[in-house]
Amino acid sequence: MRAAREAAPAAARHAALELLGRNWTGTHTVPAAGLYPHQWSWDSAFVAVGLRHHDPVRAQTELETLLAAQWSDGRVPQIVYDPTVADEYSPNAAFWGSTRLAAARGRATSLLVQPPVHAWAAWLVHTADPEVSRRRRFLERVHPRLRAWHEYLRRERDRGSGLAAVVHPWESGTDNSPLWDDALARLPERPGASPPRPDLAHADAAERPSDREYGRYFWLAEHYRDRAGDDGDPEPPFAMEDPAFNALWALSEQALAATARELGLPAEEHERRAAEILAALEPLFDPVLGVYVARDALTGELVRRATVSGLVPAAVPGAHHAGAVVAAALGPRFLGSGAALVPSYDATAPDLDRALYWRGPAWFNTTWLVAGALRRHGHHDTAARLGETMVRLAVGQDFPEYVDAWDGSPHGTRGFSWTAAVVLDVLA
Ligand code: 9YW
Repeated sequence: MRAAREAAPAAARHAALELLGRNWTGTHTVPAAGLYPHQWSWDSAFVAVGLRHHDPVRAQTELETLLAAQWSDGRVPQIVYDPTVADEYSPNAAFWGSTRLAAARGRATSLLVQPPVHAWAAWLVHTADPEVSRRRRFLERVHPRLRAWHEYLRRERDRGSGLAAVVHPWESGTDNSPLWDDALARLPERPGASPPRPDLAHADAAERPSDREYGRYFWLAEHYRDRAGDDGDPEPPFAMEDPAFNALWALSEQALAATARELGLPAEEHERRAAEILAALEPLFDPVLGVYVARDALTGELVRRATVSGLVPAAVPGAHHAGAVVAAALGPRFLGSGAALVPSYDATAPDLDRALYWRGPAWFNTTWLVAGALRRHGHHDTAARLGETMVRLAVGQDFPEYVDAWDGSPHGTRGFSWTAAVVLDVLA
Protein backbone atom coordinates (compact mmCIF):
# COMPACT_ATOMS: atom_id res chain seq x y z
CA MET A 1 0.00 0.00 0.00
CA ARG A 2 1.13 3.45 -0.83
CA ALA A 3 1.43 5.35 2.43
CA ALA A 4 -1.30 7.91 2.80
CA ARG A 5 -0.29 10.82 4.94
CA GLU A 6 -2.49 12.22 7.65
CA ALA A 7 -3.79 15.66 6.89
CA ALA A 8 -5.01 18.22 9.34
CA PRO A 9 -8.55 19.36 8.49
CA ALA A 10 -7.51 22.86 7.41
CA ALA A 11 -4.83 21.54 5.07
CA ALA A 12 -7.23 18.92 3.71
CA ARG A 13 -9.87 21.58 3.06
CA HIS A 14 -7.33 23.75 1.40
CA ALA A 15 -6.14 20.93 -0.87
CA ALA A 16 -9.70 20.00 -1.84
CA LEU A 17 -10.64 23.60 -2.60
CA GLU A 18 -7.44 24.08 -4.54
CA LEU A 19 -8.22 21.06 -6.74
CA LEU A 20 -11.81 22.17 -7.33
CA GLY A 21 -10.45 25.61 -8.24
CA ARG A 22 -8.17 24.02 -10.83
CA ASN A 23 -11.03 21.96 -12.28
CA TRP A 24 -13.35 25.01 -12.41
CA THR A 25 -13.75 26.48 -15.90
CA GLY A 26 -15.56 29.68 -14.95
CA THR A 27 -19.01 28.14 -15.45
CA HIS A 28 -18.68 24.55 -14.25
CA THR A 29 -16.25 22.00 -12.81
CA VAL A 30 -14.83 19.17 -14.93
CA PRO A 31 -14.75 15.76 -13.18
CA ALA A 32 -11.03 15.47 -13.96
CA ALA A 33 -8.77 17.34 -16.35
CA GLY A 34 -7.68 15.03 -19.17
CA LEU A 35 -9.91 12.00 -18.69
CA TYR A 36 -13.21 13.89 -18.26
CA PRO A 37 -12.80 17.38 -19.75
CA HIS A 38 -16.52 18.35 -20.08
CA GLN A 39 -19.38 18.80 -17.62
CA TRP A 40 -20.92 15.59 -16.25
CA SER A 41 -24.40 15.63 -14.76
CA TRP A 42 -24.16 13.84 -11.43
CA ASP A 43 -20.54 14.87 -10.89
CA SER A 44 -21.66 18.50 -10.89
CA ALA A 45 -24.30 17.75 -8.29
CA PHE A 46 -21.73 16.19 -5.93
CA VAL A 47 -19.34 19.07 -6.57
CA ALA A 48 -22.09 21.55 -5.67
CA VAL A 49 -22.85 19.68 -2.45
CA GLY A 50 -19.22 19.91 -1.32
CA LEU A 51 -18.60 23.42 -2.55
CA ARG A 52 -21.73 24.86 -0.88
CA HIS A 53 -19.89 25.15 2.44
CA HIS A 54 -17.26 27.48 1.01
CA ASP A 55 -18.68 29.14 -2.08
CA PRO A 56 -22.46 28.82 -2.26
CA VAL A 57 -22.70 31.07 -5.30
CA ARG A 58 -20.29 28.89 -7.27
CA ALA A 59 -22.18 25.81 -6.08
CA GLN A 60 -25.40 27.35 -7.40
CA THR A 61 -23.72 28.29 -10.67
CA GLU A 62 -22.48 24.72 -11.10
CA LEU A 63 -26.06 23.45 -11.06
CA GLU A 64 -27.44 26.34 -13.07
CA THR A 65 -24.88 25.75 -15.83
CA LEU A 66 -25.90 22.12 -16.07
CA LEU A 67 -29.61 22.93 -16.02
CA ALA A 68 -29.11 25.52 -18.77
CA ALA A 69 -28.34 22.57 -21.06
CA GLN A 70 -31.63 20.85 -20.23
CA TRP A 71 -33.53 19.65 -23.28
CA SER A 72 -37.04 20.85 -24.11
CA ASP A 73 -38.34 17.37 -23.17
CA GLY A 74 -36.95 17.87 -19.66
CA ARG A 75 -33.96 15.55 -19.79
CA VAL A 76 -30.81 16.75 -18.07
CA PRO A 77 -27.97 15.40 -20.19
CA GLN A 78 -25.25 13.07 -18.94
CA ILE A 79 -22.52 15.22 -20.53
CA VAL A 80 -22.52 18.85 -21.63
CA TYR A 81 -19.63 19.20 -24.07
CA ASP A 82 -17.36 22.19 -23.78
CA PRO A 83 -16.84 23.44 -27.34
CA THR A 84 -13.51 25.00 -26.37
CA VAL A 85 -12.06 21.57 -25.52
CA ALA A 86 -10.59 19.47 -28.31
CA ASP A 87 -12.04 15.98 -28.76
CA GLU A 88 -10.31 14.22 -25.91
CA TYR A 89 -13.29 12.22 -24.78
CA SER A 90 -15.04 9.42 -26.59
CA PRO A 91 -17.88 9.47 -27.49
CA ASN A 92 -17.46 13.10 -28.50
CA ALA A 93 -20.07 15.74 -29.29
CA ALA A 94 -20.03 14.89 -33.01
CA PHE A 95 -20.87 11.27 -32.19
CA TRP A 96 -24.13 12.34 -30.57
CA GLY A 97 -24.96 15.14 -33.02
CA SER A 98 -27.33 16.78 -30.54
CA THR A 99 -26.94 20.23 -32.09
CA ARG A 100 -29.05 18.99 -35.02
CA LEU A 101 -31.90 18.03 -32.67
CA ALA A 102 -34.50 20.67 -31.89
CA ALA A 103 -35.11 19.23 -28.41
CA ALA A 104 -31.46 19.84 -27.46
CA ARG A 105 -31.92 23.57 -28.17
CA GLY A 106 -28.63 23.87 -30.00
CA ARG A 107 -26.49 22.50 -27.19
CA ALA A 108 -23.77 19.89 -27.67
CA THR A 109 -24.69 17.17 -25.19
CA SER A 110 -24.92 13.44 -24.75
CA LEU A 111 -28.41 12.09 -25.43
CA LEU A 112 -28.31 10.02 -22.25
CA VAL A 113 -28.93 11.04 -18.63
CA GLN A 114 -27.41 10.25 -15.23
CA PRO A 115 -28.86 9.67 -11.75
CA PRO A 116 -31.30 12.44 -10.75
CA VAL A 117 -29.43 13.88 -7.78
CA HIS A 118 -29.90 17.50 -8.80
CA ALA A 119 -33.02 18.54 -6.87
CA TRP A 120 -31.48 17.09 -3.74
CA ALA A 121 -28.17 18.86 -4.42
CA ALA A 122 -29.99 22.14 -5.10
CA TRP A 123 -31.81 21.87 -1.79
CA LEU A 124 -28.58 21.14 0.11
CA VAL A 125 -26.90 24.09 -1.61
CA HIS A 126 -29.82 26.30 -0.57
CA THR A 127 -29.68 25.21 3.06
CA ALA A 128 -25.94 25.99 3.26
CA ASP A 129 -26.70 29.70 2.87
CA PRO A 130 -30.43 30.40 2.58
CA GLU A 131 -29.86 34.14 2.56
CA VAL A 132 -27.65 34.19 -0.51
CA SER A 133 -29.91 31.59 -2.13
CA ARG A 134 -33.01 33.77 -1.56
CA ARG A 135 -31.23 36.90 -2.69
CA ARG A 136 -30.26 35.22 -5.96
CA ARG A 137 -33.70 33.60 -6.26
CA PHE A 138 -31.82 30.36 -6.78
CA LEU A 139 -34.63 27.94 -5.96
CA GLU A 140 -37.22 29.97 -7.90
CA ARG A 141 -35.03 29.68 -10.97
CA VAL A 142 -34.10 26.00 -10.73
CA HIS A 143 -37.39 24.63 -9.44
CA PRO A 144 -39.27 24.58 -12.80
CA ARG A 145 -36.31 22.88 -14.48
CA LEU A 146 -36.00 20.28 -11.75
CA ARG A 147 -39.72 19.56 -11.96
CA ALA A 148 -39.47 19.15 -15.74
CA TRP A 149 -36.51 16.79 -15.27
CA HIS A 150 -38.47 14.54 -12.94
CA GLU A 151 -41.46 14.78 -15.27
CA TYR A 152 -39.27 13.50 -18.12
CA LEU A 153 -38.26 10.47 -16.06
CA ARG A 154 -41.86 9.73 -15.16
CA ARG A 155 -43.19 10.24 -18.67
CA GLU A 156 -40.42 8.62 -20.72
CA ARG A 157 -38.57 6.18 -18.48
CA ASP A 158 -41.23 4.51 -16.35
CA ARG A 159 -42.21 1.34 -18.19
CA GLY A 160 -45.17 0.76 -15.89
CA SER A 161 -43.46 -0.27 -12.68
CA GLY A 162 -43.27 3.19 -11.09
CA LEU A 163 -39.47 3.19 -11.44
CA ALA A 164 -37.32 4.89 -14.05
CA ALA A 165 -35.29 2.61 -16.33
CA VAL A 166 -31.82 3.42 -17.64
CA VAL A 167 -31.33 2.72 -21.34
CA HIS A 168 -27.53 2.52 -21.16
CA PRO A 169 -25.07 1.50 -18.40
CA TRP A 170 -23.54 5.00 -18.57
CA GLU A 171 -26.85 6.36 -17.30
CA SER A 172 -26.51 4.50 -14.01
CA GLY A 173 -23.20 6.23 -13.27
CA THR A 174 -21.80 2.75 -12.51
CA ASP A 175 -20.81 1.87 -16.06
CA ASN A 176 -19.42 -1.67 -15.78
CA SER A 177 -21.31 -2.77 -12.68
CA PRO A 178 -21.97 -6.54 -12.62
CA LEU A 179 -25.66 -5.61 -12.59
CA TRP A 180 -25.53 -5.00 -16.35
CA ASP A 181 -23.55 -8.08 -17.44
CA ASP A 182 -26.45 -10.34 -18.45
CA ALA A 183 -28.38 -7.62 -20.27
CA LEU A 184 -25.23 -6.51 -22.12
CA ALA A 185 -24.43 -10.11 -23.07
CA ARG A 186 -27.68 -10.22 -25.04
CA LEU A 187 -26.53 -7.36 -27.29
CA PRO A 188 -24.71 -7.99 -30.53
CA GLU A 189 -20.98 -7.47 -30.62
CA ARG A 190 -20.32 -4.20 -32.38
CA PRO A 191 -18.85 -5.00 -35.78
CA GLY A 192 -15.81 -3.16 -37.14
CA ALA A 193 -12.91 -1.51 -35.41
CA SER A 194 -13.06 -1.09 -31.65
CA PRO A 195 -14.25 2.36 -30.57
CA PRO A 196 -11.69 5.08 -29.83
CA ARG A 197 -10.33 4.82 -26.27
CA PRO A 198 -8.70 8.15 -25.34
CA ASP A 199 -9.50 7.23 -21.71
CA LEU A 200 -6.62 4.74 -21.81
CA ALA A 201 -4.17 7.62 -22.13
CA HIS A 202 -5.28 8.79 -18.68
CA ALA A 203 -5.92 5.58 -16.75
CA ASP A 204 -4.61 2.02 -16.67
CA ALA A 205 -6.50 -0.30 -19.06
CA ALA A 206 -6.74 -2.92 -16.29
CA GLU A 207 -8.74 -0.40 -14.24
CA ARG A 208 -11.21 0.60 -16.98
CA PRO A 209 -14.00 -1.26 -18.82
CA SER A 210 -12.68 -3.62 -21.51
CA ASP A 211 -12.74 -3.06 -25.29
CA ARG A 212 -15.45 -5.70 -25.47
CA GLU A 213 -17.58 -3.75 -23.00
CA TYR A 214 -16.84 -0.52 -24.87
CA GLY A 215 -17.96 -2.20 -28.11
CA ARG A 216 -21.33 -2.93 -26.55
CA TYR A 217 -21.54 0.54 -24.94
CA PHE A 218 -21.02 2.04 -28.38
CA TRP A 219 -23.47 -0.29 -30.09
CA LEU A 220 -26.10 0.73 -27.55
CA ALA A 221 -25.21 4.42 -27.74
CA GLU A 222 -25.41 4.33 -31.56
CA HIS A 223 -28.78 2.61 -31.36
CA TYR A 224 -30.18 5.35 -29.10
CA ARG A 225 -28.47 8.09 -31.09
CA ASP A 226 -29.91 6.78 -34.37
CA ARG A 227 -33.35 7.21 -32.82
CA ALA A 228 -32.42 10.76 -31.76
CA GLY A 229 -32.79 9.80 -28.11
CA ASP A 230 -36.46 8.99 -28.61
CA ASP A 231 -37.73 6.92 -25.68
CA GLY A 232 -40.81 5.66 -27.52
CA ASP A 233 -39.12 2.44 -28.69
CA PRO A 234 -41.50 -0.33 -27.50
CA GLU A 235 -38.63 -2.85 -27.52
CA PRO A 236 -35.45 -1.08 -26.52
CA PRO A 237 -32.36 -3.30 -26.46
CA PHE A 238 -31.54 -2.39 -22.86
CA ALA A 239 -33.76 -1.10 -20.04
CA MET A 240 -32.69 -1.68 -16.46
CA GLU A 241 -34.11 -0.44 -13.17
CA ASP A 242 -31.22 0.49 -10.92
CA PRO A 243 -31.76 0.77 -7.15
CA ALA A 244 -29.43 3.75 -6.64
CA PHE A 245 -30.82 5.72 -9.58
CA ASN A 246 -34.34 5.31 -8.27
CA ALA A 247 -33.51 5.82 -4.60
CA LEU A 248 -31.78 9.09 -5.50
CA TRP A 249 -34.83 10.05 -7.54
CA ALA A 250 -36.99 9.51 -4.44
CA LEU A 251 -34.55 11.56 -2.36
CA SER A 252 -34.74 14.32 -4.96
CA GLU A 253 -38.55 14.22 -4.94
CA GLN A 254 -38.40 14.70 -1.16
CA ALA A 255 -36.09 17.65 -1.77
CA LEU A 256 -38.54 19.08 -4.31
CA ALA A 257 -41.20 18.91 -1.60
CA ALA A 258 -38.95 20.91 0.73
CA THR A 259 -38.20 23.32 -2.11
CA ALA A 260 -41.87 23.78 -2.86
CA ARG A 261 -42.57 24.54 0.81
CA GLU A 262 -39.77 27.10 0.86
CA LEU A 263 -41.27 28.75 -2.24
CA GLY A 264 -44.81 28.70 -0.83
CA LEU A 265 -45.95 26.16 -3.45
CA PRO A 266 -47.91 22.95 -2.84
CA ALA A 267 -45.62 20.14 -1.72
CA GLU A 268 -48.02 17.20 -1.46
CA GLU A 269 -47.55 16.05 -5.02
CA HIS A 270 -43.79 15.70 -4.48
CA GLU A 271 -44.28 13.93 -1.17
CA ARG A 272 -46.69 11.50 -2.78
CA ARG A 273 -44.33 10.83 -5.67
CA ALA A 274 -41.39 10.21 -3.37
CA ALA A 275 -43.50 7.70 -1.44
CA GLU A 276 -44.60 6.06 -4.70
CA ILE A 277 -41.02 5.62 -5.90
CA LEU A 278 -40.02 4.12 -2.54
CA ALA A 279 -42.98 1.74 -2.72
CA ALA A 280 -42.09 0.79 -6.30
CA LEU A 281 -38.54 -0.03 -5.14
CA GLU A 282 -39.79 -2.66 -2.69
CA PRO A 283 -39.93 -5.60 -5.14
CA LEU A 284 -36.21 -4.96 -5.78
CA PHE A 285 -35.28 -5.83 -2.21
CA ASP A 286 -33.53 -9.21 -2.01
CA PRO A 287 -33.98 -10.68 1.49
CA VAL A 288 -31.13 -13.17 1.03
CA LEU A 289 -28.53 -10.57 0.04
CA GLY A 290 -30.10 -7.95 2.32
CA VAL A 291 -29.78 -5.28 -0.38
CA TYR A 292 -31.82 -3.90 -3.23
CA VAL A 293 -30.94 -5.33 -6.63
CA ALA A 294 -31.56 -4.28 -10.22
CA ARG A 295 -34.46 -5.45 -12.36
CA ASP A 296 -34.41 -6.00 -16.07
CA ALA A 297 -37.41 -3.97 -17.24
CA LEU A 298 -37.62 -6.03 -20.45
CA THR A 299 -37.78 -9.48 -18.85
CA GLY A 300 -38.94 -8.58 -15.34
CA GLU A 301 -36.05 -10.58 -13.92
CA LEU A 302 -34.11 -9.48 -10.87
CA VAL A 303 -30.32 -9.39 -11.07
CA ARG A 304 -29.46 -10.90 -7.71
CA ARG A 305 -26.04 -9.37 -7.09
CA ALA A 306 -25.06 -7.18 -4.17
CA THR A 307 -23.53 -3.89 -5.29
CA VAL A 308 -23.14 -0.53 -3.64
CA SER A 309 -26.13 0.66 -5.71
CA GLY A 310 -28.26 -1.68 -3.63
CA LEU A 311 -27.15 0.02 -0.40
CA VAL A 312 -28.06 3.54 -1.51
CA PRO A 313 -31.81 3.22 -0.76
CA ALA A 314 -30.90 3.14 2.96
CA ALA A 315 -29.84 6.79 2.59
CA VAL A 316 -33.42 7.81 1.77
CA PRO A 317 -35.72 8.71 4.69
CA GLY A 318 -38.64 6.29 4.69
CA ALA A 319 -36.94 3.49 2.73
CA HIS A 320 -38.76 0.36 3.78
CA HIS A 321 -35.88 -2.09 4.29
CA ALA A 322 -33.28 0.41 5.50
CA GLY A 323 -32.52 -1.60 8.66
CA ALA A 324 -31.69 -4.76 6.70
CA VAL A 325 -29.64 -2.81 4.18
CA VAL A 326 -27.63 -1.14 6.94
CA ALA A 327 -26.92 -4.59 8.38
CA ALA A 328 -25.76 -5.73 4.93
CA ALA A 329 -23.52 -2.67 4.60
CA LEU A 330 -21.87 -3.65 7.89
CA GLY A 331 -21.80 -7.34 6.98
CA PRO A 332 -19.31 -9.59 5.17
CA ARG A 333 -20.24 -8.47 1.66
CA PHE A 334 -19.22 -4.88 2.40
CA LEU A 335 -17.61 -3.27 5.46
CA GLY A 336 -17.59 -6.49 7.49
CA SER A 337 -15.07 -7.88 4.99
CA GLY A 338 -12.47 -5.63 6.61
CA ALA A 339 -12.87 -2.94 3.96
CA ALA A 340 -11.75 0.59 4.83
CA LEU A 341 -14.33 2.14 2.49
CA VAL A 342 -17.50 0.66 0.97
CA PRO A 343 -16.62 -1.69 -1.94
CA SER A 344 -18.63 -1.19 -5.12
CA TYR A 345 -19.29 -4.91 -5.34
CA ASP A 346 -19.92 -7.85 -3.01
CA ALA A 347 -16.64 -8.77 -1.28
CA THR A 348 -17.68 -12.44 -1.27
CA ALA A 349 -18.33 -12.59 -5.03
CA PRO A 350 -15.87 -14.83 -6.90
CA ASP A 351 -15.58 -12.29 -9.73
CA LEU A 352 -14.76 -9.33 -7.49
CA ASP A 353 -11.88 -7.29 -8.95
CA ARG A 354 -10.27 -4.96 -6.43
CA ALA A 355 -8.88 -2.57 -9.07
CA LEU A 356 -11.55 -2.60 -11.77
CA TYR A 357 -13.81 0.42 -11.74
CA TRP A 358 -17.34 -0.45 -10.55
CA ARG A 359 -16.55 -4.14 -9.97
CA GLY A 360 -14.89 -3.91 -6.56
CA PRO A 361 -13.05 -0.66 -5.77
CA ALA A 362 -14.51 1.93 -3.43
CA TRP A 363 -15.71 5.25 -4.78
CA PHE A 364 -15.98 8.33 -2.62
CA ASN A 365 -19.48 9.47 -3.62
CA THR A 366 -21.09 6.11 -2.91
CA THR A 367 -19.11 5.57 0.30
CA TRP A 368 -20.28 9.01 1.42
CA LEU A 369 -23.92 8.14 0.62
CA VAL A 370 -23.62 4.91 2.61
CA ALA A 371 -21.93 6.76 5.48
CA GLY A 372 -24.95 9.08 5.54
CA ALA A 373 -27.25 6.06 5.72
CA LEU A 374 -25.23 4.58 8.59
CA ARG A 375 -25.38 7.86 10.52
CA ARG A 376 -29.12 8.11 9.93
CA HIS A 377 -29.50 4.67 11.52
CA GLY A 378 -27.38 5.38 14.57
CA HIS A 379 -24.00 4.01 13.47
CA HIS A 380 -22.20 7.25 14.24
CA ASP A 381 -18.80 5.72 14.97
CA THR A 382 -18.65 3.75 11.73
CA ALA A 383 -19.84 6.77 9.74
CA ALA A 384 -17.19 8.95 11.40
CA ARG A 385 -14.51 6.38 10.70
CA LEU A 386 -15.53 6.25 7.03
CA GLY A 387 -15.34 10.04 6.91
CA GLU A 388 -11.86 10.13 8.41
CA THR A 389 -10.66 7.37 6.09
CA MET A 390 -12.06 9.13 3.02
CA VAL A 391 -10.27 12.35 3.93
CA ARG A 392 -6.99 10.55 4.57
CA LEU A 393 -7.07 8.46 1.38
CA ALA A 394 -8.25 11.36 -0.76
CA VAL A 395 -5.90 14.07 0.42
CA GLY A 396 -2.86 11.85 0.81
CA GLN A 397 -3.16 10.48 -2.74
CA ASP A 398 -4.12 13.48 -4.88
CA PHE A 399 -7.88 12.81 -4.89
CA PRO A 400 -8.10 9.50 -6.74
CA GLU A 401 -11.13 8.54 -8.79
CA TYR A 402 -11.48 5.34 -6.73
CA VAL A 403 -9.37 3.22 -4.39
CA ASP A 404 -8.83 -0.37 -3.41
CA ALA A 405 -11.50 -0.74 -0.73
CA TRP A 406 -9.20 -2.79 1.52
CA ASP A 407 -5.71 -1.33 1.31
CA GLY A 408 -6.76 2.12 0.11
CA SER A 409 -4.34 2.23 -2.81
CA PRO A 410 -5.39 4.73 -5.52
CA HIS A 411 -6.85 3.76 -8.90
CA GLY A 412 -8.24 5.45 -12.00
CA THR A 413 -7.37 9.06 -12.62
CA ARG A 414 -6.20 11.58 -9.99
CA GLY A 415 -7.44 15.08 -9.25
CA PHE A 416 -11.02 13.81 -9.35
CA SER A 417 -13.54 16.50 -8.43
CA TRP A 418 -16.21 14.63 -6.54
CA THR A 419 -13.57 13.00 -4.35
CA ALA A 420 -12.56 16.52 -3.27
CA ALA A 421 -16.19 17.59 -2.91
CA VAL A 422 -16.93 14.69 -0.57
CA VAL A 423 -13.90 15.65 1.53
CA LEU A 424 -15.27 19.19 1.88
CA ASP A 425 -18.62 17.87 3.02
CA VAL A 426 -17.08 15.46 5.51
CA LEU A 427 -15.00 18.29 6.98
CA ALA A 428 -17.85 20.84 7.07
C1 9YW B 1 -16.52 7.02 -18.36
C2 9YW B 1 -17.37 11.28 -14.92
C3 9YW B 1 -18.01 9.92 -15.08
C4 9YW B 1 -18.92 9.57 -13.91
C5 9YW B 1 -19.39 8.12 -13.97
C6 9YW B 1 -18.17 7.23 -14.09
C7 9YW B 1 -17.36 7.64 -15.31
C8 9YW B 1 -17.56 7.88 -17.73
O1 9YW B 1 -16.96 8.99 -15.20
O2 9YW B 1 -18.09 7.42 -16.49
O3 9YW B 1 -15.87 7.44 -19.32
O4 9YW B 1 -16.33 5.90 -17.93
O5 9YW B 1 -18.54 5.88 -14.16
O6 9YW B 1 -20.14 7.82 -12.83
O7 9YW B 1 -20.04 10.41 -13.91
O8 9YW B 1 -16.70 11.37 -13.72
